[in-house]
Amino acid sequence: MAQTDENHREDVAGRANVEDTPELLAYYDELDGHHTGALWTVANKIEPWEPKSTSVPVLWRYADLREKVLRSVDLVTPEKAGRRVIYFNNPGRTDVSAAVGWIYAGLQVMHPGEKATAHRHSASAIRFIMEGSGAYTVVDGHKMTLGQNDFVLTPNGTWHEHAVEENGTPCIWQDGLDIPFVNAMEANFFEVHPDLSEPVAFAVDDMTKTWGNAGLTPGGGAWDKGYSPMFKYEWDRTYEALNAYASVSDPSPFDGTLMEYVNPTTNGPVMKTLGASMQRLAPSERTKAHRHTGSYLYQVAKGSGHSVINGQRFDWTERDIFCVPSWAWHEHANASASDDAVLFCLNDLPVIRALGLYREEALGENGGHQPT
Ligand code: 1HN
Repeated sequence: MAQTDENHREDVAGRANVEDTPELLAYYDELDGHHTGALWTVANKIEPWEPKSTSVPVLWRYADLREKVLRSVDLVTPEKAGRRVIYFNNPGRTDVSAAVGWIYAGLQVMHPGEKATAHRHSASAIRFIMEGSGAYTVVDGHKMTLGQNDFVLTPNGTWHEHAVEENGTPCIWQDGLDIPFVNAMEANFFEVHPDLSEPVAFAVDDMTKTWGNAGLTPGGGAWDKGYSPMFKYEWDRTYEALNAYASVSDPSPFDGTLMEYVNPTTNGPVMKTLGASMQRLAPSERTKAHRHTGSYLYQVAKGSGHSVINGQRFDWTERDIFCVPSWAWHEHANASASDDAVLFCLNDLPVIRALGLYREEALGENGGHQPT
C-alpha cells in the first residue's frame, strides 16, 4: 500500500533532489574526512514522509517454540544462563535484539525447584504467564504467585527474582522489556543483588490485594512512584472486566472491546515506557483495518482467529505471539462463531503518547479491509 500521491513523491519541490557529480562526490569525501556530511544526501531517509518501520510483521507459533524452550532446560541452568530465555528476533532488525520496534520479548522457562537470582536494571519488564503451576516472582520484596494469563510488572529499578516451587510443574512465561529503547537512550544500568536473593518482606500477593480492588483505594494510601503499585493483574478479574464492559458497550470497529491496564492511582499507564491492553473479539467479530504509531506485541490469551497486517494474513491460536510494527495496517478476526477470542498486547504507547507522537488512521478502501 505504497503512498503514490503528489505529496509523497521524492522529486517534489522542497525535497532534497541533488544528483551526484564528480565534484560533489569529491566534496562528500572531503566532508567525511572531517566527520561531517551533507544533509541533502540523507534528508529523505532521515525525514521519511511517514513512519517506515524496519520491523516486519511476524507470527511466532507456540506449537513450534514450546518444545525448543523446554529443551533449553537440558542445555543450560538458570545459574549459568542468568535467565533461561529464548528471545524473539524480528528479521527486519539486525541492529538490536528486538521483537518489534524498541520492544524486546522472549519466552522464559523454569522447572520446579529452580530459582533465578535477584537483579535490577533501568529497563522495565512485564511477564505474561503462559503455562505451568507453582511459579512465583519477588519484586522489591513483594512475592507474587503466577497463574496463566496473569500480567505482572517489574518496573525499572526494582529488584526481581523468579522461582518455581518444588511441587510445581514446568513453567513458561513471556518476558517483555524496553531494553532496546533504554539502550538506544544509552541509559541502562544493571546490578546483581549482593545476596543473589531478596527477602520476602510482605504478605504474598499484597500489592494486588491492596490496589486491585475495582473502584476502591486503601484509606490514606499514598503511592508516588512513577509506576503502578499493582504489580500483578490477575486473569480472572481482567476477563470479568472485559466481559462486563462488552455487555454494556458496542465494540470499537477497529479494536473490538479493548481495555488498557492502568496504574490505579493515576489511571495512567502501568509504567512510563511500557503499556498493555487486553482486547476481546466477540464470536465471529472481524475488525476493520487501521494503523497507528507505536509498536505492538500480541499474545493470544484465548481462542483462535487471524490478523491481516500490511496485507499479509497470519492465522493464530492460543499462546501464539505476533507483532504489529508502527504504522502498519492491521485488522483482526475471531475464527469462532460461538466463543470469544482475547488478545493480550504489550506496547510502547506510554512513550509515544508522552512525546506527542501518537497518530491514527482508518483504512478507507474495500469497506475498511485490506486486500490479501
Ligand atoms: C530480565 O531481567 C529477565 O528478570 C528476563 O526474568 C529477560 C532480558 C534482557 C534483560 C533483562 C528477568 C531479560 C532480562
